[in-house]
Amino acid sequence: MNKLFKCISKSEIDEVPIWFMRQAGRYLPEFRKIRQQNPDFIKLCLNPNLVKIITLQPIKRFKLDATIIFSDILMIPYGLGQNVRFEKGIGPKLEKLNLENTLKTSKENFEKKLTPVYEGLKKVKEETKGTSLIGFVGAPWTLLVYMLNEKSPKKDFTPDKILSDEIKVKRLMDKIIDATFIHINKQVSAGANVIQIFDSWAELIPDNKFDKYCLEPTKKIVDYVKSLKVPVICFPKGIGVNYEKFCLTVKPDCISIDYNIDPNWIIKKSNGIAIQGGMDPKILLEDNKKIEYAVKKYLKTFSGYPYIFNLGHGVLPATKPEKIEFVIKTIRQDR
Ligand code: 1CP
Repeated sequence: MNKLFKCISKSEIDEVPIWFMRQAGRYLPEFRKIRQQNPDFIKLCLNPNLVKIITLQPIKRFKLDATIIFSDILMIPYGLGQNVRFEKGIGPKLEKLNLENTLKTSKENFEKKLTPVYEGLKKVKEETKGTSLIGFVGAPWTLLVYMLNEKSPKKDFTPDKILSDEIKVKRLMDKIIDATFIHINKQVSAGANVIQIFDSWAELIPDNKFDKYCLEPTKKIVDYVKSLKVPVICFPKGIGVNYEKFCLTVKPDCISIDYNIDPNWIIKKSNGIAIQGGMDPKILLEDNKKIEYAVKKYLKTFSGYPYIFNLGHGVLPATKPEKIEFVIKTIRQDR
């Protein structure tokens, strides 16, 4: 059963569906083993057999209600001809953008470069028929940041660094949006039945440009996903009180909240749409008592409301897999 769909459409809200952002990843020893043997991360994302194995690793271990395809938001820059590497301890490094070449990338070439991603999805679909299978993209702003900043904006980033040439930014943004449509369409054709949009760096947008770089481009993507009759979840991380405006104007089917959002506040401001996530991933590094307390707080606050259990960001690499197990047990016992 597509449990996320049932929750989002409010046809079944008694059972809280559970999944975790980064449920496949570095906290799992079986992932680290494969990763060690595959130093080129992009190549790993382009290996359909390994994509299938890694995607299903957390599903084999835990009773999760949704599968998210193992891939990366930076596959879109890669598909647009900007090479991406991941350096240990540093993170993603993108080569300098050749704007004219990127703008010239044809639909056929983009699809061809990313075909292994869709093949991986099809393989996963065979094993997860009828259940929730999440495809995903980065939001246009977050992709723009990586493509122009050439690395994570975690350190030494100011928006002026990338926004000074407005014409260039507009041309690139339009191309990113086109590529995102294609990438979503192909993921849905391959079997994804939910789409999540990650705007991981939305908090870096200057206030007076929030509509232009967050709301407007994201709304285009959301409307496109809706036109495919697939539910769409948005995660505009770190935007604080702007979550209210986001829900009212972008109108996703579900809003994923970060750990700085007060659960009671978002219920009043979400305009009736389903809510996902919220719990601080750092809590999973604490003892079980603290974890249980936090999990139950979220469940209680959202009881009677369409709510998907998840975290307020991805599972941290230092998390013990048993803690994920414990969270699931706590939620299932609570019912
Ligand atoms: O071993 C390693 O170094 C690889 C770590 C890793 C993994 C497991 C990266 C590099 N990406 C992924 C997989 C991934 N990325 C998934 C898999 C599905 C799942 O959730 O299980 C998803 C959904 C993503 C999405 C992604 N990639 C985001 C959005 C979510 C978020 O965390 O905010 C972002 C920002 C990226 C970029 C990226 N890729 C990898 C890293 C370490 C980063 C972040 C870099 C930074 O801090 O700027």
